[in-house]
Amino acid sequence: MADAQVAIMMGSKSDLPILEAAAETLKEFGISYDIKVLSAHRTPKECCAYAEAFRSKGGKIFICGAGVSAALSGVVAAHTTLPVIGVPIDASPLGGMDALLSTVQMPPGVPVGAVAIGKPGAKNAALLAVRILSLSDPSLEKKLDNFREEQRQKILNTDLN
Ligand code: RP5
Repeated sequence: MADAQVAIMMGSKSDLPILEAAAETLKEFGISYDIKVLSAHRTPKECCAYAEAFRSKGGKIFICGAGVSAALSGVVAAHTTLPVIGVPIDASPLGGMDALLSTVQMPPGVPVGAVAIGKPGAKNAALLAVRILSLSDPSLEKKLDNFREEQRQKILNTDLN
């Protein structure tokens, strides 16, 4: 999408069911996004070119989801100075621990903000992106306040009797 604020990238189409949670949340907050399959290992040139070009197109934040030896968020972070949020995905017999460590253990100087494995992480990645964007958009701050109140009411209205 032209003029997207957030880029959602994933290493394989098999990651889509997880990253959809990020896309849905961004949609709920009215944030424009571009969603792409580009792999750090399988399409390294295209992946880096996309990461390098996104800021000049008006992009602000990357959400990158990948499984196994998840290099995507780190490689993207190496090719941009925009914030990168990495979502580790459970795609191997290690249950996502491999992707979690690949995502979170970045060397100093190339930051990636790592969130939880799987759908909870994908949703939080989007919410974190909204929080970052809200720094320069007061209407998003209001939406985040409303969202928090909705969550509070949902818990308070839980009747187990
Ligand atoms: C990673 O390898 C992808 O992010 C995906 O999570 C995993 C498996 O990819 P496929 O074999 O399903 O394409 O690069």
